[in-house]
Amino acid sequence: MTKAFTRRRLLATAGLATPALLLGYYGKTPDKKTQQALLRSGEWLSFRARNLIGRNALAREYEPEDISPEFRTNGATLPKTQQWNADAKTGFQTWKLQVDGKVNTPQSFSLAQLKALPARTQITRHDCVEGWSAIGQWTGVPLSSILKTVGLTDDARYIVFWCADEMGSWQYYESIDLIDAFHPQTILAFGMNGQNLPVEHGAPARLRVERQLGYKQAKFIMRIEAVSSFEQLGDGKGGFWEDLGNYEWYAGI
Ligand SMILES: Nc1nc2c(c(=O)[nH]1)N[C@H]1C(S)=C(S)[C@@H](COP(=O)(O)O)O[C@H]1N2
Ligand SMILES: [Mo]
Repeated sequence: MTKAFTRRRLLATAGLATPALLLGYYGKTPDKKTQQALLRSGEWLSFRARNLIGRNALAREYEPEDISPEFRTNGATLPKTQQWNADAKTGFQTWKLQVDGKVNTPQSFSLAQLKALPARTQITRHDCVEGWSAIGQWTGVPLSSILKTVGLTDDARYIVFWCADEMGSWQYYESIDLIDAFHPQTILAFGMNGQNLPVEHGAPARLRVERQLGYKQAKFIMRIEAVSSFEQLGDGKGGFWEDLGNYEWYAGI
Protein backbone atom coordinates (compact mmCIF):
# COMPACT_ATOMS: atom_id res chain seq x y z
CA MET A 1 0.00 0.00 0.00
CA THR A 2 2.69 2.50 0.93
CA LYS A 3 4.36 1.76 -2.36
CA ALA A 4 1.33 3.17 -4.15
CA PHE A 5 2.13 6.56 -2.66
CA THR A 6 5.78 6.83 -3.51
CA ARG A 7 6.73 10.12 -5.04
CA ARG A 8 7.90 8.57 -8.24
CA ARG A 9 4.68 6.74 -8.86
CA LEU A 10 2.63 9.79 -8.06
CA LEU A 11 4.58 11.99 -10.37
CA ALA A 12 4.48 9.36 -13.08
CA THR A 13 0.73 9.20 -12.78
CA ALA A 14 0.03 12.85 -12.21
CA GLY A 15 2.59 14.56 -14.36
CA LEU A 16 3.27 12.32 -17.30
CA ALA A 17 1.17 9.28 -17.76
CA THR A 18 -2.27 10.84 -17.81
CA PRO A 19 -1.67 13.77 -20.18
CA ALA A 20 0.32 11.45 -22.42
CA LEU A 21 -2.54 9.01 -22.52
CA LEU A 22 -5.03 11.77 -23.13
CA LEU A 23 -2.89 13.25 -25.90
CA GLY A 24 -2.65 9.86 -27.49
CA TYR A 25 -6.39 9.58 -27.28
CA TYR A 26 -7.07 12.99 -28.78
CA GLY A 27 -4.51 12.74 -31.59
CA LYS A 28 -1.79 15.14 -32.66
CA THR A 29 -3.22 18.62 -32.15
CA PRO A 30 -5.86 18.96 -29.50
CA ASP A 31 -8.16 21.96 -29.92
CA LYS A 32 -8.15 24.81 -27.41
CA LYS A 33 -10.92 23.39 -25.26
CA THR A 34 -9.14 20.06 -25.04
CA GLN A 35 -5.85 21.77 -24.24
CA GLN A 36 -7.47 23.64 -21.39
CA ALA A 37 -9.12 20.49 -20.12
CA LEU A 38 -5.75 18.79 -20.25
CA LEU A 39 -4.10 21.59 -18.31
CA ARG A 40 -6.85 21.52 -15.75
CA SER A 41 -6.55 17.78 -15.32
CA GLY A 42 -2.81 18.19 -14.83
CA GLU A 43 -3.35 20.88 -12.23
CA TRP A 44 -5.93 18.81 -10.39
CA LEU A 45 -3.67 15.77 -10.42
CA SER A 46 -0.58 17.60 -9.23
CA PHE A 47 -2.65 19.19 -6.47
CA ARG A 48 -3.78 15.75 -5.39
CA ALA A 49 -0.23 14.43 -5.70
CA ARG A 50 1.10 17.26 -3.54
CA ASN A 51 -1.55 16.50 -0.98
CA LEU A 52 -0.52 12.91 -0.87
CA ILE A 53 3.19 13.67 -0.68
CA GLY A 54 2.52 16.32 1.95
CA ARG A 55 0.45 13.98 4.02
CA ASN A 56 3.35 11.55 4.26
CA ALA A 57 5.58 14.24 5.76
CA LEU A 58 6.63 13.63 9.34
CA ALA A 59 5.25 15.52 12.31
CA ARG A 60 7.89 17.42 14.22
CA GLU A 61 9.74 15.38 16.82
CA TYR A 62 11.10 16.96 19.99
CA GLU A 63 13.94 16.38 22.45
CA PRO A 64 13.61 14.66 25.84
CA GLU A 65 13.97 18.03 27.61
CA ASP A 66 10.87 19.27 25.77
CA ILE A 67 8.60 16.66 27.38
CA SER A 68 5.81 18.39 29.31
CA PRO A 69 6.13 17.88 33.07
CA GLU A 70 2.38 17.44 33.12
CA PHE A 71 0.30 15.90 30.37
CA ARG A 72 -3.39 16.59 30.82
CA THR A 73 -5.94 13.87 30.27
CA ASN A 74 -9.13 14.33 28.37
CA GLY A 75 -12.31 12.38 27.78
CA ALA A 76 -12.56 8.98 29.41
CA THR A 77 -9.87 8.20 31.97
CA LEU A 78 -11.29 4.89 33.23
CA PRO A 79 -13.51 2.66 31.06
CA LYS A 80 -16.43 0.97 32.80
CA THR A 81 -16.80 -1.97 30.44
CA GLN A 82 -16.52 -5.44 31.95
CA GLN A 83 -13.89 -6.85 29.62
CA TRP A 84 -11.49 -3.94 30.02
CA ASN A 85 -11.88 -4.05 33.82
CA ALA A 86 -11.27 -7.79 33.91
CA ASP A 87 -8.15 -7.28 31.76
CA ALA A 88 -6.97 -4.38 33.94
CA LYS A 89 -7.12 -6.65 37.01
CA THR A 90 -4.54 -8.95 35.42
CA GLY A 91 -2.24 -6.07 34.49
CA PHE A 92 -3.59 -6.55 30.96
CA GLN A 93 -2.14 -10.03 30.68
CA THR A 94 -5.54 -11.27 29.51
CA TRP A 95 -6.08 -8.31 27.17
CA LYS A 96 -6.22 -9.23 23.50
CA LEU A 97 -6.22 -6.86 20.59
CA GLN A 98 -8.55 -8.24 17.95
CA VAL A 99 -7.66 -7.28 14.35
CA ASP A 100 -10.28 -8.16 11.78
CA GLY A 101 -12.63 -6.89 9.08
CA LYS A 102 -11.24 -6.51 5.56
CA VAL A 103 -8.11 -8.52 6.29
CA ASN A 104 -6.77 -11.80 4.93
CA THR A 105 -5.95 -13.33 8.32
CA PRO A 106 -7.88 -11.99 11.30
CA GLN A 107 -5.66 -12.27 14.32
CA SER A 108 -5.47 -11.29 17.93
CA PHE A 109 -2.38 -10.01 19.69
CA SER A 110 -1.55 -10.11 23.38
CA LEU A 111 0.26 -7.18 24.96
CA ALA A 112 3.39 -9.34 25.25
CA GLN A 113 3.21 -10.14 21.53
CA LEU A 114 2.88 -6.46 20.66
CA LYS A 115 5.81 -5.58 22.91
CA ALA A 116 7.95 -8.23 21.23
CA LEU A 117 7.56 -6.55 17.81
CA PRO A 118 10.01 -3.89 16.62
CA ALA A 119 8.96 -0.66 18.31
CA ARG A 120 9.27 3.04 17.55
CA THR A 121 9.71 5.84 20.08
CA GLN A 122 8.81 9.42 19.24
CA ILE A 123 8.48 12.68 21.15
CA THR A 124 5.61 14.67 19.69
CA ARG A 125 3.11 17.35 20.52
CA HIS A 126 -0.50 16.47 21.19
CA ASP A 127 -3.01 19.16 20.24
CA CYS A 128 -6.55 19.00 21.59
CA VAL A 129 -9.27 21.02 19.83
CA GLU A 130 -10.23 22.39 23.20
CA GLY A 131 -7.12 24.52 23.06
CA TRP A 132 -4.35 22.80 24.98
CA SER A 133 -1.21 21.00 23.88
CA ALA A 134 1.37 18.80 25.56
CA ILE A 135 4.57 17.11 24.49
CA GLY A 136 5.02 13.45 25.32
CA GLN A 137 7.19 10.50 24.43
CA TRP A 138 5.38 7.54 22.92
CA THR A 139 6.62 4.01 22.35
CA GLY A 140 4.72 1.45 20.35
CA VAL A 141 4.38 -0.79 17.33
CA PRO A 142 3.98 0.87 13.95
CA LEU A 143 0.40 0.23 12.86
CA SER A 144 1.80 -0.69 9.45
CA SER A 145 3.52 -3.78 10.96
CA ILE A 146 0.24 -5.04 12.34
CA LEU A 147 -1.61 -4.35 9.12
CA LYS A 148 1.08 -6.08 7.08
CA THR A 149 0.89 -9.10 9.38
CA VAL A 150 -2.86 -9.56 8.91
CA GLY A 151 -2.83 -8.36 5.28
CA LEU A 152 -5.48 -5.94 4.06
CA THR A 153 -7.87 -7.05 1.35
CA ASP A 154 -8.14 -4.92 -1.80
CA ASP A 155 -11.35 -3.24 -0.70
CA ALA A 156 -10.00 -2.07 2.68
CA ARG A 157 -10.01 1.75 2.80
CA TYR A 158 -10.18 2.79 6.44
CA ILE A 159 -8.89 1.47 9.74
CA VAL A 160 -11.30 1.68 12.67
CA PHE A 161 -10.28 1.65 16.34
CA TRP A 162 -12.88 0.36 18.79
CA CYS A 163 -12.29 1.50 22.35
CA ALA A 164 -13.29 0.15 25.75
CA ASP A 165 -15.05 3.29 26.97
CA GLU A 166 -18.65 4.25 26.34
CA MET A 167 -20.71 7.32 27.00
CA GLY A 168 -24.29 6.17 27.42
CA SER A 169 -24.77 3.69 24.61
CA TRP A 170 -22.06 5.30 22.46
CA GLN A 171 -18.80 3.43 22.23
CA TYR A 172 -15.73 5.55 21.57
CA TYR A 173 -14.28 4.79 18.17
CA GLU A 174 -12.20 6.51 15.55
CA SER A 175 -11.12 5.84 11.99
CA ILE A 176 -8.27 6.90 9.73
CA ASP A 177 -7.49 6.35 6.08
CA LEU A 178 -4.67 4.18 4.77
CA ILE A 179 -2.28 7.10 4.23
CA ASP A 180 -2.38 7.82 7.94
CA ALA A 181 -2.52 4.13 8.84
CA PHE A 182 0.77 3.45 7.04
CA HIS A 183 2.43 6.73 8.05
CA PRO A 184 5.73 5.89 9.81
CA GLN A 185 4.75 7.84 12.96
CA THR A 186 1.40 6.09 13.32
CA ILE A 187 1.90 3.69 16.19
CA LEU A 188 -0.07 1.64 18.63
CA ALA A 189 1.53 3.04 21.76
CA PHE A 190 1.90 0.96 24.91
CA GLY A 191 4.54 3.21 26.48
CA MET A 192 4.53 6.87 27.52
CA ASN A 193 7.52 8.82 28.82
CA GLY A 194 9.46 5.59 29.35
CA GLN A 195 6.75 3.85 31.42
CA ASN A 196 3.86 1.56 30.60
CA LEU A 197 1.02 3.66 29.18
CA PRO A 198 -0.86 4.93 32.26
CA VAL A 199 -4.51 3.95 32.55
CA GLU A 200 -5.78 7.53 32.26
CA HIS A 201 -3.88 7.92 28.97
CA GLY A 202 -5.46 4.81 27.45
CA ALA A 203 -3.86 1.62 28.79
CA PRO A 204 -2.91 -0.84 27.61
CA ALA A 205 -2.63 0.59 24.09
CA ARG A 206 -3.69 3.73 22.30
CA LEU A 207 -3.28 5.18 18.87
CA ARG A 208 -0.76 7.90 18.07
CA VAL A 209 -1.48 9.37 14.66
CA GLU A 210 0.78 12.37 14.81
CA ARG A 211 -0.56 14.48 11.94
CA GLN A 212 -4.01 14.59 13.53
CA LEU A 213 -5.76 16.34 16.41
CA GLY A 214 -6.28 14.90 19.88
CA TYR A 215 -9.65 13.25 19.45
CA LYS A 216 -8.25 10.97 16.73
CA GLN A 217 -5.76 9.51 19.28
CA ALA A 218 -8.02 6.64 20.36
CA LYS A 219 -7.31 5.33 23.85
CA PHE A 220 -8.18 1.92 25.40
CA ILE A 221 -8.17 0.10 22.07
CA MET A 222 -9.83 -3.33 22.10
CA ARG A 223 -10.28 -4.01 18.42
CA ILE A 224 -8.96 -2.79 15.09
CA GLU A 225 -11.23 -3.28 12.11
CA ALA A 226 -10.44 -2.66 8.45
CA VAL A 227 -13.49 -1.46 6.53
CA SER A 228 -14.29 -0.24 3.03
CA SER A 229 -16.64 2.46 4.32
CA PHE A 230 -17.57 3.79 7.74
CA GLU A 231 -21.14 4.67 6.82
CA GLN A 232 -22.53 1.66 8.69
CA LEU A 233 -20.66 2.42 11.92
CA GLY A 234 -22.07 4.55 14.71
CA ASP A 235 -23.82 7.52 13.18
CA GLY A 236 -21.85 7.09 9.96
CA LYS A 237 -19.35 9.94 10.34
CA GLY A 238 -16.32 7.82 11.22
CA GLY A 239 -15.80 8.59 14.88
CA PHE A 240 -17.29 9.30 18.27
CA TRP A 241 -16.85 13.09 18.17
CA GLU A 242 -17.58 13.22 14.46
CA ASP A 243 -20.96 11.59 15.22
CA LEU A 244 -21.77 13.44 18.43
CA GLY A 245 -20.01 16.76 18.20
CA ASN A 246 -19.88 17.33 14.44
CA TYR A 247 -16.07 17.33 14.58
CA GLU A 248 -14.21 17.01 11.27
CA TRP A 249 -13.35 13.45 10.29
CA TYR A 250 -10.10 14.64 8.71
CA ALA A 251 -8.45 16.47 11.59
CA GLY A 252 -5.08 16.98 9.95
CA ILE A 253 -2.59 19.40 11.49
N1 LIG B 1 -11.17 5.96 23.98
C1 LIG B 1 -11.04 7.29 24.05
N2 LIG B 1 -10.07 7.87 23.35
C2 LIG B 1 -9.90 9.21 23.39
C3 LIG B 1 -10.77 10.04 24.15
C4 LIG B 1 -11.81 9.39 24.87
O1 LIG B 1 -12.63 10.03 25.57
N3 LIG B 1 -11.90 8.02 24.80
N4 LIG B 1 -10.59 11.42 24.15
C5 LIG B 1 -9.83 11.98 23.03
C6 LIG B 1 -9.41 13.37 23.20
S1 LIG B 1 -10.55 14.58 22.89
C7 LIG B 1 -8.13 13.73 23.48
S2 LIG B 1 -7.60 15.34 23.53
C8 LIG B 1 -7.13 12.69 23.83
C9 LIG B 1 -6.62 12.92 25.22
O2 LIG B 1 -5.61 12.02 25.50
P1 LIG B 1 -5.00 12.02 26.96
O3 LIG B 1 -6.13 11.74 27.91
O4 LIG B 1 -3.95 10.97 26.94
O5 LIG B 1 -4.44 13.40 27.18
O6 LIG B 1 -7.65 11.37 23.75
C10 LIG B 1 -8.59 11.16 22.73
N5 LIG B 1 -8.89 9.76 22.69
MO1 LIG C 1 -9.37 16.52 22.62
